[in-house]
Amino acid sequence: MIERTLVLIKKDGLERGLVGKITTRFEDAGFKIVGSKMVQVDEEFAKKHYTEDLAKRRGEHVRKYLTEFIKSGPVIVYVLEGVHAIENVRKMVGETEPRAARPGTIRGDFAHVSYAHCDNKKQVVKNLIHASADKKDAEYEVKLWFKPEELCSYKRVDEVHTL
Ligand code: IDP
Ligand code: MG
Repeated sequence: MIERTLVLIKKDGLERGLVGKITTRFEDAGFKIVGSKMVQVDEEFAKKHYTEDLAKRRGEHVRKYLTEFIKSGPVIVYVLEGVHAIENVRKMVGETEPRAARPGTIRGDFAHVSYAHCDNKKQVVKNLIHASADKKDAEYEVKLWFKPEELCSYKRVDEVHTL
């Protein structure tokens, strides 16, 4: 039940100075940061993260906007560990479209744009954060972004209360 999931704070999160606030939410919920770094990716890497599968789901144009966006500045990357971490972190992140994201979620509290607005502007939906969608994606993404030796092991004091 203890899982690891990959979180990226995307360029808009960095530019808006929200790294601390976003990180605090996960720490407050008891998730353990087991991997952390700031990375500037290139086109090749961006396409490994935003795979063909995304183009199939969302359209080739979305994959193109996203690849451009993710390589246009650095991202903060975390591996978070916790009970049902994949599902729980997605719940905290909220819906993809900030307009639809509930208050209390990261996207709902810190953004509000819509698909229609972004389509008009021919740009990616700026929703601050990426989190692995499911077990398969989490395994793939953690391996893609981190070497095994970059992931650390330690105990948080509140593990006593959650595990
Ligand atoms: P997710 O981030 O909630 O898992 P995905 O479907 O995996 O959503 O899409 C990846 C990212 O692509 C989204 O977070 C958002 O930034 C962007 N995106 C998705 N759909 C659209 C769209 O229709 N127009 C522009 N950007 C989109
Ligand atoms: Mg996704």
